[in-house]
Amino acid sequence: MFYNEEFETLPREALKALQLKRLQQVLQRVYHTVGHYKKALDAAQIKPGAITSLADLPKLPFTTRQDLQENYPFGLFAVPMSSIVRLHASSGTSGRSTVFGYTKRDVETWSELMARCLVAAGLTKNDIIHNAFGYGLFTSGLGLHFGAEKIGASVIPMSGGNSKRQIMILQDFGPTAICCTPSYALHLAEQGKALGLDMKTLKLRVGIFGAEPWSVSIRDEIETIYGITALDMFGLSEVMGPGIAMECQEGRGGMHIFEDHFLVETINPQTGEPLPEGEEGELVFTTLTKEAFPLIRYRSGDITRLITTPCRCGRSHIKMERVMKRSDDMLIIRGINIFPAQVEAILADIEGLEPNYQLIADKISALDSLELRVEVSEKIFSESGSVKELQNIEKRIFKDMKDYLGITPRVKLVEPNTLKRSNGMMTKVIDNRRRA
Ligand code: DLL
Repeated sequence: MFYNEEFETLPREALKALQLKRLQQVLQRVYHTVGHYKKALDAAQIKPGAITSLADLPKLPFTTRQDLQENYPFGLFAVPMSSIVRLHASSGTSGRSTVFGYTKRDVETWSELMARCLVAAGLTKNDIIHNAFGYGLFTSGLGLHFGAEKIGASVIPMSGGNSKRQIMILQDFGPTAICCTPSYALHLAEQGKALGLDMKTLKLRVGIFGAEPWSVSIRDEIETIYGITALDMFGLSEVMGPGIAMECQEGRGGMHIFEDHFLVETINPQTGEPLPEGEEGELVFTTLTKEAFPLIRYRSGDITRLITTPCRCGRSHIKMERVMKRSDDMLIIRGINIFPAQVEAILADIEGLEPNYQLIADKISALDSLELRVEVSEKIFSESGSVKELQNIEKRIFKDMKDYLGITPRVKLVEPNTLKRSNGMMTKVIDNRRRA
């Protein structure tokens, strides 16, 4: 089943021709409307008109997260604010968060791509979709919501949290599909079990999961507990949000990337050199149709492989394997992305702390948990180190982490020079979670 059969099955020659035409258009547009791209292309001595084939793509400079942050909040927008109808943002303090803008047409495109994902999962207007992806500034909840409405399904805008209420709605409303992070699906199943509910007795038949790495064995576990088909969906907010790639039911083991809207490459994360299709590397995306916030050769940080063998489902679009690794130090905690640099910025604003800290990620039953250990200055510790004062600092760190990053870590202050170093270097992130 297709949502847009013509484009989803476009023969590859025609698809490549469409990609080139759209690439040339977007390059002209960004060169003339976004200062950053004019500067970057001029510095690389490339005029937009010099791109005459897709093979020329590696001549274009990359766009990085740093470029996004340097242009915070709206510097990379290619249209005036009067044409923007929606703003989303990643977590982070001012200048360390990234902001994503959408025109009316962008929202329309995004909804169509999400609709394609839902149809690929076998959903129709007769389905009731329990959407437990987070609504709000994050792209996941609303992104999926618009796609669900587009196919005419009945969508329950649950958002995350309130597990008992989620279980109640799952029982009472009888949704046929559930969408959330895979770890939240396992957490809900644990809650259900505690309440004496066998998840297999629910009406659910399909689950669409994503926003964090999950292995085939976790998929098997979810399928067994719920008695559903569990499918993988990939996306990133910079490029659009959820709905960039979707696993189809027929050819499981890879997600189709909607290539009529995104051009994808894999590169060696160390050297930036393009890799032959099929080799493991970092995914780089160019948006072909986005109006408000086009991105040229954006380095996603996600490491995986592209699959070029034709799929049984009939979609002509290339597939990507599961994403299990990153090229950078980004952590995903309960679907929220955080970078150590963001934590550093929060700590730097609080007096009496040393810049030495450690983030320790663990799983407590199905859910991610995070501990933040921070060294306190000698002065605070020895001179005025009353327990109360230390507790106040802990509370302030907790609150800032919650307010700016949406994360609620256990915060522990420790004495100077007590955090583990290896070869004199702090290990800033210790990830004890099992993804297998
Ligand atoms: O996570 C968008 C999304 C929402 C995708 C719901 C799928 C479902 P961000 O918050 O910007 O956007 O996080 C993007 O999450 O670069 C990957 O590292 C990771 N990620 C997203 N989907 C998957 C997946 C949304 N299916 C970052 N498997 C990406 C593994 C994923 N990692």
